[in-house]
Amino acid sequence: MKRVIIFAFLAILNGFGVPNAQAETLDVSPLFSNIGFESGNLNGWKVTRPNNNYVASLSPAVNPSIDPADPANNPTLLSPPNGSFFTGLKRPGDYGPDLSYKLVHEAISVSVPADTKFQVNVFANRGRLEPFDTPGATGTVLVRIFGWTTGGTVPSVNPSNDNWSRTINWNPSAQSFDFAGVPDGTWGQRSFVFDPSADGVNPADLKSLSLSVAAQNHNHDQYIAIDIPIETPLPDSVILGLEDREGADSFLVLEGFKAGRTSRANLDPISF
Ligand SMILES: [Ca+2]
Ligand SMILES: [Ca+2]
Repeated sequence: MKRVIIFAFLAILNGFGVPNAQAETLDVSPLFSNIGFESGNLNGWKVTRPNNNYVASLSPAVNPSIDPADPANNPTLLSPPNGSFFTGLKRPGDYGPDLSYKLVHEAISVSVPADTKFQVNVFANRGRLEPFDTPGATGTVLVRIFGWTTGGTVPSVNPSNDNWSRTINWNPSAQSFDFAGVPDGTWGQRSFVFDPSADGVNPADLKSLSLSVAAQNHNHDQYIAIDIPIETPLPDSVILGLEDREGADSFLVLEGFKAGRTSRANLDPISF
C-alpha cells in the first residue's frame, strides 16, 4: 500500500533548522499600517527633521516623477517596485543642503515572545537626474527598528525635530542599505534584522515598537527613493512539501499554522 507523508517545511523557508528551539524572526511589515504606502499617501508615517537637511514634507507624498539619468536620456519615470506606490525625493540644482527625508512610523503596541528578532525588507533606488549621467550617485538609506519597554500611552514623535515623547528603551544603531551591485536607476532589495537580545533588551519586555527609514541625497542633481514590501501572512494551514513512497501503511501528517504567523515557532498542530 502506498504511504504518503506530507510535511510543512515552513521552518526551512524561514531559515530555521530546528523549530521551537531558536529565536523567531518576525517580519514587522504586516504589523505597521500602510508600510508600503499602498494607501496612496503617508498615513501612519511622520516626515521628521533630525536636522535642516531633512525636508518637512514630501511633495508629492508618493510616486514623485523621477527620470533617472542614463546615457540615452530615456525619459522613463521610476515606477514602484512593489504595489502601486513608493516614496522619493529629488535634489535638483547645486545650491542649498543635500536634501534628505526621514519617515518614522507611528509606534504600535506589541507583545512578542522572548528571543524574538525583528525583520523588515526595504527596496531602495538611487541615481542622478537627467542629464547628469556621471559620476555615480552617492545616496544612502538608513533603516532602524526600535522600541519601548515601559507601558502606558504609546509614545509619539515630534516631526519638527524627530524627538519622541518618551525615552527610547531599545535603541539600536541604524543599518545602512548596501547598494553594492545595485546600478543607479534600478531598485535593490535588502533585508534588515534587529535583535533586541543582542542589545541587552528582552523582547518579551517590549511594549511599543516603531520603524524608521532615512533616505539621503549627498550631492546635487540626485534622487533617492524607497519602498517597503508587505509580507503576506501565511494561511491557517499550508502544505509545502509532499513525499510519496511505497510502504505498508498509508498515513498523512499535516502541520497547521495559525493565520498571521510567519514562522513555525508558534504553530498550532492540526490533528485528524
Ligand atoms: Ca509600495
Ligand atoms: Ca532617463
